Amino acid sequence: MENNYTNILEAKSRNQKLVALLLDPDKLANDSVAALVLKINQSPATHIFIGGSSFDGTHLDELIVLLKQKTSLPILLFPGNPTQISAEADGILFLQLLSGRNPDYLIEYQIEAVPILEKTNLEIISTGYILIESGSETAVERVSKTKPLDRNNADYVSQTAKAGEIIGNRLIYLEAGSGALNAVPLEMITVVSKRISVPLIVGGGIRSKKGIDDAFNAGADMVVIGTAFENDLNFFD
Ligand code: 1GP
Repeated sequence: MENNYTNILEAKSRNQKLVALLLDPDKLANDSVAALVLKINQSPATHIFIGGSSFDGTHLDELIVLLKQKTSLPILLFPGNPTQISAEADGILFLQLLSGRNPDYLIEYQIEAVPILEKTNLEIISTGYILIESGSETAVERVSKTKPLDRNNADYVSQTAKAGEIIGNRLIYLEAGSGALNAVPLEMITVVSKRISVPLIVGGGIRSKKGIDDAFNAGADMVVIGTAFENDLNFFD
């Protein structure tokens, strides 16, 4: 099944912007799902991402089954490691941490994931994941033991993104880190979006509707919102 990626490409070609809500299973009890999904269905979200830096995969299947009973939005895994794979989701962002030089996140975890993925029908969407310096250490930095890229060097970041595209990544994700002090700079979004052809996802530290619109206007095709919605279920109202 390749329809999730096709839908993202079609949205990009129509200039229809996409919003993914990131749910961290570590912060989500199964009994709070009903109220949450109600708000998600009323929001402009077009996708649900599920994952976290250190979550160990417990109750992931049940959580996704519960979500699927109450929403028709596509659910894509956004895994921090191979334990966060569930056959119940619609697809998976198969991440390669292009900003870092830790082999675990460049190839080891991907190899480890193969036999798990082979037992599922998940749509696999290879995604070049680029961590951008955002003012303080983020969970991705801590867990992956990698350094983010300089937020003032849009040229190098865009070169990295383009290398990811040439390698074969079908999405590029510019990440400031969950709860980041500073989101990805708008000028950087513009430079990267002009250099690559594949859809561009931007997330981390976006905590206002203006922040979302600014990222879209700068060239993001999809914006990811985690903390802002987690802290306030009325964020989109
Ligand atoms: C993190 O990009 C996402 O991986 C979302 O970040 O929690 O800051 O919205 P926030």
